[in-house]
Amino acid sequence: MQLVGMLDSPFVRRTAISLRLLGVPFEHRSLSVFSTFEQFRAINPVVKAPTLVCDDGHVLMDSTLIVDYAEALSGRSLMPADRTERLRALRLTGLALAACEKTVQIAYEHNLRPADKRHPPWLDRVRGQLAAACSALEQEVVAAPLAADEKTMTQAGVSAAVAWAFTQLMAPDAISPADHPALAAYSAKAERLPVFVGAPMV
Ligand SMILES: N[C@@H](CCC(=O)N[C@@H](CS)C(=O)NCC(=O)O)C(=O)O
Repeated sequence: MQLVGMLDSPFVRRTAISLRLLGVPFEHRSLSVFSTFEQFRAINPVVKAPTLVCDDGHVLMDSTLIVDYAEALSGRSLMPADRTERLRALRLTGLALAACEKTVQIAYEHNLRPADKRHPPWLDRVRGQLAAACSALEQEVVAAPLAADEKTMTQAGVSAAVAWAFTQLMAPDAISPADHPALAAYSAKAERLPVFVGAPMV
């Protein structure tokens, strides 16, 4: 299988880390949806990262759906089986994915849209949504610690750590570690794990 997309995308990165945690082998093709658009389009005409090219040639996209398929392949799951723990993991993963999506929107607004075409109220709205997601994640990590080891880490932990590192790379002025000490500390711990080191964001 081939995982296509660059690791500076939090969606690609959480997928790569999840596949490794699940023990699903894959080849990583570091193609950009921007600088190598045509090459990417030849693999997936929709040009979304991550894209997974399955061994039988079928093409999947969307990190959550790719991880779902990888879990089916491996017979393991990064989601807790216990209903209460699973609900929490789903809640945290949703918050982390929203933080990633809002950070991507901020990055696109700054890097892709010409300055004279920007709409400040839109940017304010997105920054507010990002702040809300990070603040809720911080409260969750304070309320109950997340596992930060490769054996027991859940999708919530993977996604929260990846999302934090991504906000700090792309929108450090929007979200400060001082306001999110538990989340920042958790992410720092996760980033030292071999699966995270093996999927560097930069
Ligand atoms: N919900 C999707 C989001 C994927 C996504 O938006 N990826 C970005 C890269 S970070 C992308 O493909 N951007 C190109 C585009 O949307 O045209 C997922 O979880 O995989």
